Order: sequence, then C-alpha cells, then structure tokens
Amino acid sequence: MKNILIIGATGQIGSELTMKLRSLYPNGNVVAGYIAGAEPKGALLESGPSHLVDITNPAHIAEAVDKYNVDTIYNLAALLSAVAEAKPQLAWKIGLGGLYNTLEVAREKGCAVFTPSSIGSFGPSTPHVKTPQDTIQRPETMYGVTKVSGELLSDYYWHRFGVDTRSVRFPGLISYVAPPGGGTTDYAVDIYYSAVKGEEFKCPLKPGTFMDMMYMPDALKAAIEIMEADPSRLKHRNSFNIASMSFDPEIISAKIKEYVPEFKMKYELDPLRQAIADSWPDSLDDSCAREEWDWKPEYDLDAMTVDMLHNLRVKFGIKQPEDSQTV
Ligand code: AKB
Repeated sequence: MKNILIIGATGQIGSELTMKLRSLYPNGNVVAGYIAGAEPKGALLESGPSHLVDITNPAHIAEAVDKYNVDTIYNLAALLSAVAEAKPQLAWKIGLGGLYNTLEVAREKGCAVFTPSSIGSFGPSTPHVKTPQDTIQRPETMYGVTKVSGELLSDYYWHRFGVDTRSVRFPGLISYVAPPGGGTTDYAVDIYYSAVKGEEFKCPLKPGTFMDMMYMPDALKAAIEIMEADPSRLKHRNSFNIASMSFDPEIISAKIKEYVPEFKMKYELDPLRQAIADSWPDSLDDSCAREEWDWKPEYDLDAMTVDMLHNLRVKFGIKQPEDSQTV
C-alpha cells in the first residue's frame, strides 16, 4: 500500500496526477495537498483526503505526512517560467525554500520525493538539439535557476542522507483538463482552445521556435513510472530527460488545420516568452530514461491533436465533426 502526499494537487499537473494515483492505489491514502484559495473541488475533493499544505511552511508538510502515514511525496509546487521572471523572490521561496522544507521532512520521516525539473533547467550555452542527459546547465531565468538548484539539492539528499529522490525534466505539458498558468510553453495549450472555439489564435512565439512538448497522459506515466523504477538500475536520479515530440508554432498550427481546416493563426510576439524559449533546448535526448527505467511515450503530435480537439469539444459542449475520431 502506498500513502502519497501531492503538494500542489490543484494545479495543472497535480489535479490529474492525484486522480490517476487514486485509481492506481485505491487502498492507500492519496492526499491532495492544497494552499488557501486553491481548495480542491468536485471529484478531486470527493475521491480522497485533502490537507492544507503550504510548502513554505514545513509544519504543514510534517502534519500531513504524520496524519496519513505518507511514504511518498510528489512536490509539484512551483511558479512557471514567465511568472517566475515577474516574481523571482517568490519563485525562489516556493521552488527552492519549499523543496528544502520537503526534503527535510522526507529525511526525518523516511519518505521518497518526486520533484519535477524542466527543459527550463537548461540555458543558452546548452547544446540545443538532442540535448544530452548530462550537459551544461547554466539557465538565465529564475525558473531555471530554481530547477537546476533543485536537481542538485535532491541529488545531495540522496547521496548524503539516502532520501529516495527521483525526477524528470518535463517539457511543455499539454492537457485539456486544467490550464497551465504563466509558462513559456502555454501557447501549445491555448492554440487548441482557440481552434475549437473558432477563434483566430495569436501566437506569442515566432516561427522556428522549437521546444519539446508532451501530452499530459505521458507526463503522468513518467512521474509514476520513475517512482516505481527498480533503484538498482538507476544511474541517474535528478533529473531524467524525457521527450515525446518537438515542434514549432508552424508545425502545430498545420497539424490542427488537418482537423480544423478553417483554423487561423497570426503572430503577436511576447518578447519575454520569446527570450525564454530561445534559451531552451529545441529537443532532448531521452536515451538514459529509456535505458534505465524503460521510458516510452505513447502520444505523438497527431494522436495528441485528435484527443485534445475531441475532449475540448466535449468540455465546451461543441458538436464533434462527422468524421472525427478519438484515440
Ligand atoms: C513553462 O513553460 O514554464 C513550463 C516548463 C517547460 O517547465 N511549461
């Protein structure tokens, strides 16, 4: 039986990961940790326990771990890249201060910890194409600084104290369930919303801006499989490159047009997001994850597009076209 605490359970990843873990561990406690003002609602609230966990307050984390006999913590609290540039002090407090609090509780109480890193942990001097697992990480954003520091701190707690820390570097995550907030890759979610609503999409990034992206079901699979992986096979821990698709605005727009021929996109660049995107890799080499814990994504751009369009139409009560298929 696994007892799991998800810190940030009402966010973009947390709201789906909590439900997935509850379906996988029906006999355990899968606790939705939330902050004031972002309380769980609906199925998330009704399907299992929840607890107020502000990651900047170590007592909250310890209380939830004790109350539910938690053995594994998913730490999903963070500000995304563009917001972190606007609020760098808060980004550090949550991203690094919060991680430190989590790791200290985990050390004292014997919990395993998953803390996602990101393609944002790389910077302008990183090789941009097929970025290797072990390479230069000199990010120039506060988001990236917290992510690469978090990787190092998590590895430190493993080597020094034996805390079972593991993680992956998430690409931009695409989902129809909860929207992201303040990321550089958010355009690849927003574009689908515009397509189903029949609105022209204003793209904040210029053509040729390639970044790795991933459909949420694959991201959840990665987060769960890395924590289930046989530790004797792991040569790396914090954090693994994972990848499933890389595209620029022109490629995703053309793919959407295959299914929504009337879809239109124009460019209205956001200089902050463009600068951040330019400093990130175009594509990651995820061969270490494939070798060490059999990572393999299920969705490519085509399968994701079909599923996103179908589910967004369901979400907004929009009629499906006659010839639409689901995956
Ligand atoms: C962001 O754009 O900030 C995130 C990320 C790639 O980590 N989606």
